[in-house]
Amino acid sequence: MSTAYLTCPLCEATCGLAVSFDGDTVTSVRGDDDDAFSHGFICPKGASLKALHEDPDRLRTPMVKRDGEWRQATWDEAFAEIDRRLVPLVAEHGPESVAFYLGNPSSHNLGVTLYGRAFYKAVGTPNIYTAGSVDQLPKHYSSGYLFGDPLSIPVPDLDRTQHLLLLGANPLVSNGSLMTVPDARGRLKAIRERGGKVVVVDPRRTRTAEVADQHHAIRPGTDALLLFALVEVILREGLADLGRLADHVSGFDDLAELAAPFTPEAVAPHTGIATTEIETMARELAAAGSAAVYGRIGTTTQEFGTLASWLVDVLNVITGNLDRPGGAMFPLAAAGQTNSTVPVRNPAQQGSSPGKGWRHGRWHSRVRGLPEVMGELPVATLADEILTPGPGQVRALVVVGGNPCLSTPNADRLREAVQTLDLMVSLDVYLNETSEHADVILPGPTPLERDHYDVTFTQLSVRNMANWSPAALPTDQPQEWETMLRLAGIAAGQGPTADLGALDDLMATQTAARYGLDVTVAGERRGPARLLDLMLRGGPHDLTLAELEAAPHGLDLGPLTSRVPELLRTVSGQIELTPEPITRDVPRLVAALGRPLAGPDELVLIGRRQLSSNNSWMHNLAPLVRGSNTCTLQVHPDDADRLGLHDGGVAAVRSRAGSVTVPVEVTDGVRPGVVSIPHGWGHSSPGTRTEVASAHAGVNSNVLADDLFVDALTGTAVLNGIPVTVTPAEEQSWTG
Ligand SMILES: Nc1nc2c(c(=O)[nH]1)N[C@H]1C(S)=C(S)[C@@H](COP(=O)(O)OP(=O)(O)OC[C@H]3O[C@@H](n4cnc5c(=O)[nH]c(N)nc54)[C@H](O)[C@@H]3O)O[C@H]1N2
Ligand SMILES: Nc1nc2c(c(=O)[nH]1)N[C@H]1C(S)=C(S)[C@@H](COP(=O)(O)OP(=O)(O)OC[C@H]3O[C@@H](n4cnc5c(=O)[nH]c(N)nc54)[C@H](O)[C@@H]3O)O[C@H]1N2
Ligand code: SF4
Ligand SMILES: [Mo]
Repeated sequence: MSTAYLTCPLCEATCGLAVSFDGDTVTSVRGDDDDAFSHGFICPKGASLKALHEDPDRLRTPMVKRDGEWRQATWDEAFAEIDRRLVPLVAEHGPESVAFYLGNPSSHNLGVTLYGRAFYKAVGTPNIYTAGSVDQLPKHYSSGYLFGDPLSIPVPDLDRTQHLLLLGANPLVSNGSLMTVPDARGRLKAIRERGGKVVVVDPRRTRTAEVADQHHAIRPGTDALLLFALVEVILREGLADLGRLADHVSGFDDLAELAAPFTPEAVAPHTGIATTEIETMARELAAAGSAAVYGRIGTTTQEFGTLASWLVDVLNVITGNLDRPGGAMFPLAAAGQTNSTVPVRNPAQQGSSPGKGWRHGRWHSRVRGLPEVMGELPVATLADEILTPGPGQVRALVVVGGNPCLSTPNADRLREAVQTLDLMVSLDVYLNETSEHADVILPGPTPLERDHYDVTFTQLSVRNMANWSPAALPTDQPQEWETMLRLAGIAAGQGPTADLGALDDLMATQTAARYGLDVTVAGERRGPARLLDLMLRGGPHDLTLAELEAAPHGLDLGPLTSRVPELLRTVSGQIELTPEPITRDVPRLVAALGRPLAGPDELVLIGRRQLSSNNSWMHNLAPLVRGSNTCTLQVHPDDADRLGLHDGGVAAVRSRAGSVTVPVEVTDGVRPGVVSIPHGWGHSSPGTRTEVASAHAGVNSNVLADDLFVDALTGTAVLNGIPVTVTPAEEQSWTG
């Protein structure tokens, strides 16, 4: 009998888990009561790590498709197959003929995070796509221009704030995003217990809305209007107060003119929130002892996603709440954060030098001319790049821990597109709706079998934390960092059997150089442990991996601290409040004020997350598909009456992009004019090998999401606020 303490890598909350074993068999998975951050909190997904580990459908060997038939392959065979097909393709059509799609789990995976770039760089294609463009790209863009680094994203100082204004986020179910926070429920409850206030803006009465002081059921897609109106009231009533930021902000004087058209009276009919309520919201926000405005998926994956993301931080700035305790603050992660300049040995440590600024649009997508943001192109145009002939056409796709055939807009079109590729490789642990179209699938070890440290999400944490989890179980499979180096060797023309040790040494030498360190300080360590040790040593908390090894429940590095101006990387060295690359989209928002108001029979579709669901990929675990986690169309009773729908019946939902039929759930939890289908379902394809998921197929809501309807600045897909028509249907056909 033994117990391992590890950080759950399944979502952004980074909970500490205590996993007990009898030999190599998992006997229980519990929240780790001694974890320095999560104090025992766990959710149903974390508890299902045992089911994931034992899932008979989970791939344990590579799969290679020959003449349309899958067969298990050895690792050598799989790499040889990729070498045989990838190298000539690149030689003939250039690196741009290869596209990457990096999915959500790739950012939760230490090996992939640290070593993936070796492979992507060795290919050298401009065609990089990630789940970011169906998620948070607008926030990176606004942070890039406001603060000079797209990774400088302020997070609510949840444990100290007196007022939280939360838009388009449901942390009680999602467990927080762009805000690393175990036990969001407990922390929101604590705000109210210390006399603070929680205000939620969401078209649905979510679990988070239920525990809030106030809930405003906004019309989807109109947050930028609401937020601008809050700015307008605060400026007009003289409530703005930059506080200690006064010397560090430029562009403040331009704000009043930009905000002028967005009076509460003007935006109220569009948002569905009354003028007086908007005024009260603004005044309470400005008057709070400390306050944080926070927006998430509902505000980023919508028509004005970047403007909404920007305005969230404009409000934090003009109320003096940015970068102060209880406001919206910048974490200082122990490893890998590009924005941390600290008094350490070597200025070369600074990821991006102060004053360099940030910009997007360094290249554009071939077919639709959409701009690059943070080195990636919007996945809403991936199908165009595959299907449109001509120089630069994408002919090969490598998917790393992603399921874009379910998770990206106009999913049916992408599914058709990937079937025309010359080569597709999936790094994935399941044969699912995307990997079924691959030629080679390379699986990885489970979270119990790999070392973990959350390099990404410690950079968004509401407390500064560091926690190292060594692999709890041995495995015969290669680790994903080794797979990445193998693939990098292939892409670099070294063949499928390149010297991994030498490639790893090179990575370590480069990492050490970035931090002004000698690589030998990391001693005998290899792989991610060595890179991490170097990053910790070079990081602002001056840690070593040995120190983390001695703290199996994690190290608490304290509450967030003020970081302005040290963190700013804009050319001016200031917070640039009204940068043109953002404000250029304001006229489009002004025009939206002139649009006719939505008629009573116009419907828009939004998504919803479910507690026991993790995007598209955990539906094969029996403990998670029990209960209320069902794929239904939620409709308000008034709309149901008008449309002739009844609870338990079936509806056909149509958009420009596609149609689905789906069971109806009548509920006043959604506002009138809004219908909701959760994403990540649609497991009915006969080509998959996910028995449990197939038995709980649901429909794919992204068949309805429109690849041509994107946030103008970043190309991020509009997944919330999709115009749809809904009619009663005879019976359900689990298509899409
Ligand atoms: N309509 C709508 N669509 C959405 C959203 C929405 O709110 N509404 N949300 C969007 C968001 S925020 C996101 S992040 C995306 C997610 O989109 P994706 O990242 O494309 O999809 P996931 O469902 O996270 O799929 C992850 C894949 O990784 C595999 N996997 C799991 N663990 C591992 C591992 O350890 N190694 C490897 N190699 N593979 C692994 C899984 O089997 C699965 O195939 O979906 C987006 N799509
Ligand atoms: N259980 C579970 N947890 C997850 C995931 C999961 O699939 N399941 N996915 C993970 C991932 S990848 C991410 S990115 C995070 C996302 O984390 P969150 O953003 O907190 O997740 P959601 O629950 O989708 O919350 C978005 C909310 O926006 C609302 N909304 C929709 N349209 C609008 C709008 O126009 N305006 C406003 N104001 N609100 C709107 C929706 O009703 C919904 O309640 O969750 C993560 N955690
Ligand atoms: S909330 Fe997230 S990190 Fe915590 S146990 Fe659940 S899935 Fe894991
Ligand atoms: Mo996400």
